[in-house]
Amino acid sequence: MTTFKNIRLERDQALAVVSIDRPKAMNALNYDTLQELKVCFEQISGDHTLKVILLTGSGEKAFVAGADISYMRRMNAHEATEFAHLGHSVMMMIESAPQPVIAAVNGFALGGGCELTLACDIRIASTNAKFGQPEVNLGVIPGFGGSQRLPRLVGKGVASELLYTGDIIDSTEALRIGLVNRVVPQDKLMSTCKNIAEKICSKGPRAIQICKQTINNGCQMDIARASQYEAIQFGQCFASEDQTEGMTAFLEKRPPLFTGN
Ligand code: DAK
Repeated sequence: MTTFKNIRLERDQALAVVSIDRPKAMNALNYDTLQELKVCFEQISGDHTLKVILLTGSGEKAFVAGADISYMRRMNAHEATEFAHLGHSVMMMIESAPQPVIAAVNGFALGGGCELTLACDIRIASTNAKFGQPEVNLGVIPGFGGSQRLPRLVGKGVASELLYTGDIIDSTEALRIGLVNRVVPQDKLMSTCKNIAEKICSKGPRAIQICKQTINNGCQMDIARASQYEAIQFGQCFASEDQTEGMTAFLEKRPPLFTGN
């Protein structure tokens, strides 16, 4: 297994927990951290024994306080483009991982940190979490998809206000605008996320994979095409053993024994 310097990867049966671990810099994303995240997601997304991925930040203060400003300050235009490409590829890997990815947001999720949560399927925040896209304070715009994913999640008007003002919002406001699914006390954050993960793990793995694909790809289509796409994806489920087992188990009044095939 690869050893990482800036992130930690732990496995707990079908759950992978990825923690960004640069506490001195509030887990800010420099080039090496993004590179490690890329390698890490390449590994775990190809591991069929893993059914859910949990992404969090080390410590109690920050999920990720953004892209690393001291690293970015020295970049020229070419390096900035490269950095943005690397960031985008990490976000795309998270979004296209076959397993659902849950962001356990344990503190500041600013700039690139907020963008990282946006690439995840589900966001659970601790009460002390704070969100924002403060790039305009630094004279730039989001470089890891924030200007695209935030409006798709919370709507164009609310996203525009956050992106133009650079305002930092607390977890209550994040819940109100639909940026997070739930807010829980910090000492309950990991257990809440693990409970959700366990529930997902107990379902048909093929159905979960197909469902993630269908949500993410369908959201990019108009409703007519998206409905056709859903029909095709629905049909795919019927090529799986899990579908036969799930329906047979229901009719036989017993819990299903899913295999992921
Ligand atoms: N980068 C580097 N270091 C950071 C950091 C960051 N984003 N955030 C915090 N740190 C460091 C601080 O410099 C400090 O280091 P020392 O001074 O101890 O060496 C340490 O973490 C603790 O921070 P503070 O002393 O500031 O702690 P406070 O509790 O007082 O404040 C804070 C916490 C999170 C509110 C504050 O640190 C803060 O405002 N941080 C910056 C937040 C921010 O602006 N984040 C957005 C970054 S912009 C692009 C690619 C990417 C992006 C854009 C374009 N292209 C290639 C086009 C993305 C941009 C961003 O993410």
